Amino acid sequence: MTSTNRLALANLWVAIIAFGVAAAMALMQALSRAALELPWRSPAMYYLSVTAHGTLMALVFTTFFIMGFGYAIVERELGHPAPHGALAWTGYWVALGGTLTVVAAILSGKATVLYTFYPPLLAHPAFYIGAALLVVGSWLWGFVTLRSYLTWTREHPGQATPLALHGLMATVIIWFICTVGVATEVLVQLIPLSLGLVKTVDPLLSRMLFWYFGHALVYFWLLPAYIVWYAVLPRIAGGSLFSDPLARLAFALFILLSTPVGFHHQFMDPGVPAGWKLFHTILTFGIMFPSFLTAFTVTASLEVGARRRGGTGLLGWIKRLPWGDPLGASVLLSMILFAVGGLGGMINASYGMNAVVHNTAFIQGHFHLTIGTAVALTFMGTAYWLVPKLSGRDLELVLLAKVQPYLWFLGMLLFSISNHLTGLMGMPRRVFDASYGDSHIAHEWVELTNISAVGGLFLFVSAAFFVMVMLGTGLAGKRRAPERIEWAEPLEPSKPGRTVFDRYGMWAAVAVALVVIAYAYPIWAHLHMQRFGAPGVRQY
Ligand code: HEM
Ligand SMILES: [Cu+2]
Repeated sequence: MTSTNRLALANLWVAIIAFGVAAAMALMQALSRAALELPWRSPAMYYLSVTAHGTLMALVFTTFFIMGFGYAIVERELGHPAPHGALAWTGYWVALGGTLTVVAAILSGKATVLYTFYPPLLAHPAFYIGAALLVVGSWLWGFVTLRSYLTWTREHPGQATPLALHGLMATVIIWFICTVGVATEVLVQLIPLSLGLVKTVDPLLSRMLFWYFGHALVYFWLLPAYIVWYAVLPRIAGGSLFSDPLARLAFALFILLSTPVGFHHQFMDPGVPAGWKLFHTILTFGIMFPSFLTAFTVTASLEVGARRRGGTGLLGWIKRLPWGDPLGASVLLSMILFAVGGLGGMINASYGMNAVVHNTAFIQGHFHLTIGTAVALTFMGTAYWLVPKLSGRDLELVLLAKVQPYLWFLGMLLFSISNHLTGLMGMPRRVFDASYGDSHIAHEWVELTNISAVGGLFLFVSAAFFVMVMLGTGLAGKRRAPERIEWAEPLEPSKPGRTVFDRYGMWAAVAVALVVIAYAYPIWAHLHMQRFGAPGVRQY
């Protein structure tokens, strides 16, 4: 095994373990919300668990998975290990050390601040320092990826960037642009506050910096999944990528539009001018366009594959899709639920309608379809396909791997639909007990919270299957030679040579310009107002 592949696997294992732990906590949460008595159930335990679950899923599982997948792409394209091997390993250990610090802070009860860590909630400094280290580790990964790209261009002069590497470049550029926000929040505001160096904090500024990061974060999660949808899935389906330029365009548009949309998470925040919220709303609807492009291109690619395999009829070809393949089923089911999640997302993003769903269970229903399924289920499917190739071990417990995506799909339907509905009925998110002590209003949604708990049970079993398959493969899979990743071919050969899509410096510059337009004035104006800090509310 080459050194970069070993690094890729090391990252993937952290992701898999974080996912397993977070899934176990999630089951407890779903049962608690349905007011089922568990022996250790208490509000303090609930919020500790939601903090650990959100952080491990949204920040640790995703980041490590993406770093691992990224290294695998780089090695595949270069055909030799990535440059700066020692630095890449340093990044891994720094990120892992940061993660363990964060987890220790949460589990010791000193950082029950949820994964958004909004001040004035205040955690132990270890939580923020650990989070900062996780980000620093990921920056080293980003740096090594950029350097690998430059090495690739030197070794392949004049050639267009391979599509997967193009998607990875978009991911890295977005990550560098957006993490500036959260790094500033943590370093300038939260670490000094938690160390007692300053007495108060400006929560609105924190929220601006957090959501400057937080929406681009979702594209950092999603773009690697899109790489799989564009560059891997069509091949599994026996087809070809319907349009290579459309795929490249989608990634380029994400570079531009991922960040200048953060105010759509702050519609309810006083202090952000309405006009700016509207401007971010319009850009948010702009970013739906590359997602529609993706839906179109990927579906067309699938249809090509299914018809090649003898599928016929207007919709009959759907039967010929790779429903029995662990990767194929994971991604197909992810895409179905993502379509539903996207529709809900348009409601969230609509300035006025947001008021109906804000901070209700609708939001939790929504993001378990998007990050919790489109991304997480795609990553699970990707692991079934990628880990054997990297490690040179056969996939074990294949039957479980085939059933697992369907269990997830079913569990998520039950969990997510019930949460969307109770959200519309007014049930808040982030509550320990949604029965509100048997209150009259809560009676209306009690059946739905029970359904949500059943969904949680299915999801938990599905997650356990995934972890078992991975452990079985990693520890006991039959040995074989590691295999090279093969990508889907485009239906029509693309124009040879580099194009505008390969001009990453230009895309990044335009993205930064858009960010400046969207954020410079509101932040400048905010900083020039009389501001009243809040004292931290210590959670320890
Ligand atoms: C094993 C399946 C899962 C179940 C049963 C589950 C269940 C839950 C529940 C009940 C909550 C608490 C909601 C609240 O009180 O507001 C929650 C929160 C959350 N979940 Fe999951 N979840 C699962 C998988 C995932 C996955 C795969 C991800 C992302 C990769 C994810 C990300 C989150 C996030 C970010 C939160 C928000 C925490 C917060 O509000 O601070 N979950 N989940
Ligand atoms: Cu957003």
